[in-house]
Amino acid sequence: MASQFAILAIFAFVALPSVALAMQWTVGDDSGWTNGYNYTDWAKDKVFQVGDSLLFNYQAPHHNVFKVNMTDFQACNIPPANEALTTGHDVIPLSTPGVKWYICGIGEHCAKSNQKLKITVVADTQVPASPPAVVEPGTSGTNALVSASFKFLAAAGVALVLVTV
Ligand SMILES: *[C@@H]1O[C@H](CO)[C@@H](O)[C@H](O)[C@H]1NC(C)=O
Ligand SMILES: *[C@@H]1O[C@H](CO)[C@@H](O)[C@H](O)[C@H]1NC(C)=O
Ligand SMILES: [Cu+2]
Repeated sequence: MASQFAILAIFAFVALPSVALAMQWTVGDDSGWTNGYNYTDWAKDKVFQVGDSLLFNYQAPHHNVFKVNMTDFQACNIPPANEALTTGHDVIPLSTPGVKWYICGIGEHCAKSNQKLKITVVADTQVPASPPAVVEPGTSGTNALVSASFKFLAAAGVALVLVTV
């Protein structure tokens, strides 16, 4: 019985990564969306998946957010003002895979202060959650930990149900 439980638990754990919780990524972490921050560095080691979202935190109206294409990202071309996100707590769902580009449209923030973010969103496949041991401290680490804990609890729940039937 004990070994049956173990096998079921392992099976459930392995089968469950597809229910990983969606992540909300706070752009720039505690620094938020601002001038002179290296968003290339911020995005470098992160895995953005379809179903996740970005949160741009900033003090309106000192910044804003435009989603742009590669050309406008590289040239820091500012789109029409009515396309801006301006709340100061803008949430952008990442609903499709691919490369996404975002810039600030205030003053020369994009061109002169590097206030621009490029990310690559991957399909929500079986990208395993990072083992807690190698997760860096901070918001993303906490989220990964929560995700891993959730999976463990879900696995335990499934195993329990299977064992009791
Ligand atoms: C920003 O970070 C990236 C990746 O770590 C690095 O290659 C780049 O030189 C940095 N840019 C600036 C302006 O420091
Ligand atoms: C990028 O967006 C701009 C403004 O919307 C548009 O004029 C331009 O044709 C687009 N470029 C590409 C390569 O899609
Ligand atoms: Cu700005």
